[in-house]
Amino acid sequence: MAIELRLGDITKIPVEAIVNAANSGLRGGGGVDGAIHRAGGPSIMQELRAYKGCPTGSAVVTGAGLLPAKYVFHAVGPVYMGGRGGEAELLASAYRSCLRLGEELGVKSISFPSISTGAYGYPVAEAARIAVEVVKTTSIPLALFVIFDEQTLKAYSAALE
Ligand code: AR6
Repeated sequence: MAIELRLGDITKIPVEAIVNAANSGLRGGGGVDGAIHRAGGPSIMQELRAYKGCPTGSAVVTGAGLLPAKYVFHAVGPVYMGGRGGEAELLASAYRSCLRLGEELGVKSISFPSISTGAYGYPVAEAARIAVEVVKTTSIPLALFVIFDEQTLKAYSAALE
């Protein structure tokens, strides 16, 4: 399998499964979540209404609406509270849940944003290390980290070395 790093908007890059950084209510929000619902259209939220939310550290699947993908995996990362509340394990678990969904659905490509490092305040260097360590273990042929800003890109680039 291959891991690639891109700078850009995750809603614009064709893959089979796009990962969203959602919240446990699955009711939309800002950041990458807002971008995914705006670009994907209302069918994604319609499908999410079937779920009663999603625990932190796990993920649920919907179709991708108008996005250039088959699926969206809505992953819920932890809010960073200083690091002693099991955040590292919850973040790893959010990534693992997406890989498991992708493997079960047989996707050939998956894209991840930097889960938890925006509104949820997870320190980027540590989050990048965890993300890379978990994603390295997948059997999905192509995994992309699609990163929105240069600072975060540097952290992922360092973690991949
Ligand atoms: N493509 C790729 N990455 C993006 C995009 C985009 N279009 N837009 C933002 N990012 P965040 P979180 C980056 O806050 O920390 C939402 O309100 C962003 O620069 O989206 O997991 C949800 O509903 C940052 O590097 O997610 C939750 O309530 C990264 O995506 C909460 O925020 C993650 O930032 C989740 O917070």
